[in-house]
Amino acid sequence: MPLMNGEDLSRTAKIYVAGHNGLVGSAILRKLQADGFEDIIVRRHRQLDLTDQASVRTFFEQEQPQYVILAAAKVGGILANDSYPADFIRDNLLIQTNVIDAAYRFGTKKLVFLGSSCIYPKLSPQPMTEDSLLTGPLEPTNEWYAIAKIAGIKMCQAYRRQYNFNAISLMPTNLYGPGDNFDLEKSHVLPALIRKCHDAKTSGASHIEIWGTGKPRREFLYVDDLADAALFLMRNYDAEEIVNVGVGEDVSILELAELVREIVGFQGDIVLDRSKPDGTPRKLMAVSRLNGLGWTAKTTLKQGVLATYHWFLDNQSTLRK
Ligand code: GFB
Repeated sequence: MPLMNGEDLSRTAKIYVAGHNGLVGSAILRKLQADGFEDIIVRRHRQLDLTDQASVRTFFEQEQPQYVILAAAKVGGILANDSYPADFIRDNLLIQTNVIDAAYRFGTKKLVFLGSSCIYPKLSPQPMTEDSLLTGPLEPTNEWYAIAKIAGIKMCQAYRRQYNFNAISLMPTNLYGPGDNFDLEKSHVLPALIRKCHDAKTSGASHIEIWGTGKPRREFLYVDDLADAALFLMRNYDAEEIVNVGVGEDVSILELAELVREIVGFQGDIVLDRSKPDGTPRKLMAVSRLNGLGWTAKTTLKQGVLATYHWFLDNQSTLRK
């Protein structure tokens, strides 16, 4: 696996974090700041609309960032993906096409593209290795998002082949952590469970409802670990093959709900709402490629849920919910 010299990335490098207000982008920003990077560029959505090609080109022409971390995306949980297929495929295709192309045109040295574990076929052998990409049909609830992300991977690979543009693609598993979205219609399962347990505890409700059968299995990576992995790979990885970023362990949704209930201190029951979809039966990443490069996740699920619950409690007034 080709490696680059980690020393190449100096603390004075000009780095653009696209999507710095989101779950992933804000964790990457925290990590860059903690590591002492001095020239980090960000733009709020109202300053720069990444779906608008002309604006993106103008921004890159003016700023000419040396490194780009593309963490801007339209994301959401199973219901949001299923309800807004057009928004998910359009916004993600536009954002990533505009940013990858402008980065190439205006001389960016390296771009890190972030995909998702849902790019793999619904019934991939588990754990899912990188070479299961495009080997079978996708999960219908999120195929629109997945197709956009697959196009992003292919665009990075094509620009590397044709233009020698140094773009790498990382595939994170399901992420959670500080800065997450706690809106019950749009969020992913983990923040939804934190909010449901907290609200039920506060109101004295007898139970919470969780969607589906509780049987699907998911892997959860704390977002600060993802940020650590993204910078590690930005420093140390330089090839067209995608790299999974995960912990290599999964839990059932019911087990997760029980863990969240315990951490939040809710004493009531967990009731299944079987009218809601389960989605993919299992999504567990094979992380041998990443481990072989020298990186492993540090935060346990229990530590991460506890930290996320504390963040939720401390940020009640500004939460997305
Ligand atoms: O996290 P989640 O929305 O996304 O749902 P996916 C995971 C599982 O948790 C599903 C169940 O089986 C849900 O039915 N679940 C139980 C709940 N209770 C809840 C709840 O209150 N809220 C939510 N949201 N789920 C997403 C994709 O799939 O994964 C995205 O839609 C993306 O495209 C992301 O890839 C990582 O894991 O099913």
